[in-house]
Parts: sequence; structure tokens; C-alpha cells
Amino acid sequence: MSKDILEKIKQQFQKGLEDSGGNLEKLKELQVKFLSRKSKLNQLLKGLKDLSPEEKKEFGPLANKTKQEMEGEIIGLIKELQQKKDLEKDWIDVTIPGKEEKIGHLNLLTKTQRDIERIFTSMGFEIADGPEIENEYYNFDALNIPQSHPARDLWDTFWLKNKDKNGDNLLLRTHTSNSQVRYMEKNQPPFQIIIPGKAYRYEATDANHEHSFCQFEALVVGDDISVANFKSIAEEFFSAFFGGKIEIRLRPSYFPFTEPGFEFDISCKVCGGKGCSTCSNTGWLEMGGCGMVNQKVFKAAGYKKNQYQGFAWGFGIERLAMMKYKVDDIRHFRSGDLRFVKQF
Ligand code: FA5
Repeated sequence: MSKDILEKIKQQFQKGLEDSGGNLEKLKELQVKFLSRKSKLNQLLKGLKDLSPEEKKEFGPLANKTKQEMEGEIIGLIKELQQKKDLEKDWIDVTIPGKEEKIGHLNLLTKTQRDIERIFTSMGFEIADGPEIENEYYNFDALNIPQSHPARDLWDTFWLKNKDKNGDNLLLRTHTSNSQVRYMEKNQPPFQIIIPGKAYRYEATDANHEHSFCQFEALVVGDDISVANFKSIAEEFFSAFFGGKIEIRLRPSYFPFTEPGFEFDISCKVCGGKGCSTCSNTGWLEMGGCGMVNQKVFKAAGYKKNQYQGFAWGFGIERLAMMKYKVDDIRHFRSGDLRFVKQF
């Protein structure tokens, strides 16, 4: 072994470094070539043991120093380049315009229902719930609509094949009024609640009718509740919902569970009551049914006759949304057509 060999290895190594041009892969190859176990330098180091003590003393430290220097140099370079490469991989160009994330939003129907709930809760109402699969008793009988009564035909019904555990026929509720007696059986007046939810009717669909739709019921019961309370609450609700002063008009109507019963209209929001195409030039828009709770319904709930008075009303949430957002066909709501959904 001579100093020249070590010097030559070092020179070849230096040249290799220059020729690599800072290429990481080439540097790694160079590391293997000059510093692996089989490299010339390592072979020399292994051969040290065969040298005389004097030679060992002279070349040993020199060979080790050469190896350490080469290692230090190439490892440092590889590390530096590797870090640079990692940084490049993680680098983000903050000047590139962002991609717009497509975020979903509430369906118009959900939004309308939440608006209704918000307004009523701000007026001190509670929100109650009831089953969509109902028995004949709560949907009809408890509401003073006995089996043979022609009024039953007002609510075309989807009947289920199964019966409940008491043998009563099951159906998809035709209105949220099904929850009136259910609630009253468990609660004593005074209370004021709304019951929003789905209702189903076995009827042909058109621009204003769906087989599945949403309704909400309002029920206010206490010692001294009158139609005047209904009018003021309804006016307050509709004014908050549509924005601006809305008036209420009652027309006599018939619901077996009310006495007296009414259809109620609201003043047309579009023309302010003057008459326009939306309200067929009447200045009024039909909203839904309402009335004073029939004492027979209180009886079914277990209340004493004439102990309480209350009013109830119910109407379609789609119809309300249609008026507010000018939707011309109720069937859009469940069409799944994104062109409709995205508009709101
Ligand atoms: C009822 O369902 C009564 N339960 C309402 C009621 C409650 C009256 C409490 C008195 C006291 P009616 O069948 O008219 O009534 O329906 C009420 C509202 O539900 C309608 O005014 C309408 O807004 C909506 N509605 C009824 N049928 C459909 C349908 N097929 N598609 C969409 N909305 C409907």
C-alpha cells in the first residue's frame, strides 16, 4: 500500500463528485462504488492487518482519515439533495388560484321547515313529533272521523297490510293531525306546539298535489283560547315567514276534529292584496285548514269535556315554500333534479 493509491482513490472520488452534477442517484452510485464493503478503499483497509506494524502505523490512520473525509463529504451532499427533493415534493404554489369546493346545502324543503320551526320556537312553541306509520285510531277515530263517516274520503289513504299489536289497521298518516291526541294523552294544557312531518295520500299528482308531502300542525290548548288567538298567532307567523305585514282571512269549512272549522287565506304577498295572477285577482291565497279543537277530540285524549279550549291548524310545507320561492310545480321538490335543487 502506498500513499499514492489513497491519493488516487481520493482524486477519482472527487472527479466522480464533479461529474455527478449534483444528481442524487449518481451520488448514491458513487457512494456504493467508493465506500461500500467491496470498494477498493475498504479492501485496502481490510488488508491493513497483513502489513508490518510500521506500515500499519503509517497507512492505517491515513486510510481511515481518507475514508472518513470521503464519507463525510458524500453523506452531507446526499442529505442536502434529499432534503431539497423532499421540499420540492411538498412545495405548494400559493399563487395558483384555488379550486372551488362543491359544498352541499340544505334542501329548500328542509330550509323552509327549519324557518317555520325557528319562528314558532321564538314565539314560545315547542316542537313535537309523531309516527308516520300510524294506526287507524289516531289518524281517524280519535279525531272524530268514524269508520263509516264520509269525511274519511277526504283523506285518500295508503293502507298497510300489517296491523298493530292491538289488531288495529295500519296506514301511512294522511296528515300530521294524527299526532294531536298522541300528544294530548301525555301532556296537560296549557301548551302550544307545532308538529312538522311527512304525510301521504293515495292520490293523483299534479302541480299542487304530491302523494308524499310535508305538513305541519299547530296546536294551542289552554283555559281560554279563542279564534282571535289563532288569528294573531297566524298573522305573526306569516308576517315573519314572508317578511312584511300579512293579513289572515277565515272562511267557514268542515273538519270533523274542529268545531267550528275554517279554511284560512293570507293576503297575497305579491300584490299586497290588490289582485294579481298569483292570487287569481282575489288578493288572497289559500293556506290551509284550521279551527277550534272539537271537544270530542279532547275527550279522546282523556280531558274533561269543556275543560279546555284550543285551536289547531295544518298546512303543507311545500305549498308554503312554493309561495315564498315562486316554485310553480310541487313535483320539483322530489324530482332529484339538481337544476332545481341548486337554485335555492
Ligand atoms: C288536513 O290535512 C287537516 N289535517 C288540516 C287541519 C289541521 C285542519 C288542524 C284543521 C285543524 P287538508 O287535507 O286540507 O287538511 O290539508 C292541509 C294542507 O295540506 C293543504 O292546505 C295543503 O297545503 C296540504 N296538502 C294536502 N294535500 C296535499 C297534497 N296531496 N300535496 C301537497 N300538499 C297537500
